[in-house]
Amino acid sequence: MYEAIDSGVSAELQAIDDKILEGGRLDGDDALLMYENASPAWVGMLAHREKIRRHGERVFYNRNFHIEPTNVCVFACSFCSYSRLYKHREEGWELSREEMLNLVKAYDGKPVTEVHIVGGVHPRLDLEFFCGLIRDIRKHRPGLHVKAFTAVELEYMIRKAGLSWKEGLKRLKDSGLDSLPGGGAEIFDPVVRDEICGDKCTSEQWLEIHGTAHDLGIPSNATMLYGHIETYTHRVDHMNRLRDLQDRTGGFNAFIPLKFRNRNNDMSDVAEVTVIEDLKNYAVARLFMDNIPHIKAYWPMIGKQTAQLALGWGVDDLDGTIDDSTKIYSMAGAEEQHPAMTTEEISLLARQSRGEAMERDSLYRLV
Ligand code: V47
Ligand code: SF4
Repeated sequence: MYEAIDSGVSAELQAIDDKILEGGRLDGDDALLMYENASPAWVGMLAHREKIRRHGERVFYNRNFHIEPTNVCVFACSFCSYSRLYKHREEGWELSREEMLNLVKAYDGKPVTEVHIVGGVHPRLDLEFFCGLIRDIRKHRPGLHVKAFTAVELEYMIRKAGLSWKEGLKRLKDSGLDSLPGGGAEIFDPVVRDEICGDKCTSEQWLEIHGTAHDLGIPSNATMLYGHIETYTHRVDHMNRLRDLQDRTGGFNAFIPLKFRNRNNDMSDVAEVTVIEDLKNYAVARLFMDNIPHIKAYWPMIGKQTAQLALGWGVDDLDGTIDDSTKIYSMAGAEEQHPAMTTEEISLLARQSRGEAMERDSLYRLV
């Protein structure tokens, strides 16, 4: 049904197109070759064709809001513009359970379907505190999907509780946790990880926590922080580790490349990559991550216009309405200083790129 794209590329690149058309799986060398030698337009064409094959013209989004319990953090990732160390906690914020429940109550009567809870790793907010928070939210609004805590937060709270990953995640699930967001993955290569976020959970721990969550029936997302000091080889290694885990568990819903933004952090001397590079990265991800159904362009991070362009480079999901409830990216210099989109805006954005916006729930069922 789909024809090879004759665009005058080298025999090696043509072999990649042939492999995809035959239903084969790209290997790491193929991905590297695309990063290094393919034109963005050519990879984009292949990725768009693949996106259309899987999802047609659909552009998924959901109605969600974020809660960021605190920006006080025991860790000191050099790319982070948002956290404050515990010794400077008076410069940060820390919400009580009641204040967070009030944030949820502010959406009473509004058609949101998901709350996304992620923050810094505060030494005094423990597993019991967060289980209690989730129980409060579920009691107040049982139908609201709770997507909460990166593997970095989980590693700290479960380790401090003296539990195994399985025991800790089971407690959270029994309290009402529905899924995990994909944050904290950064780059799995140990040398780069050590350089940019050496004191937080290891790559192995990140993968173990997500694998255990999947085994317990808790789905999750996966991210990759790109465009800083990593090489293409590191990106391919990162995606390969995620693809291997997905082969075993099938628990990842979406892959979310996160573009490094360089304002107000210890890596401000590292230049940001171009939009062309962002688009090419989405396209390679779509083609290489053949077992993760959705590729998400997180628009608060890259801006609405780039997110719209990304719909032609393999992306099928735009995340959500957000409602100006997250500060992580605005503090790092992202275009959207008060990120919020109405469903009408999302529909228009999709239509202008020949897509059809479809509201989904957190498990990608159409609403
Ligand atoms: O892990 C922090 C990233 C992540 C910067 O699962 C930065 O649906 C770029 O994971 N430049 C947390 N990125 C957020 C996250 C996320 C976001 C949206 C949706 C989902 C999902 C997950 O934010 C961190 C880190 O990789 N980050 N600082 C920065 N300066
Ligand atoms: Fe803390 Fe997360 Fe920021 Fe790292 S990225 S310093 S873990 S809040």
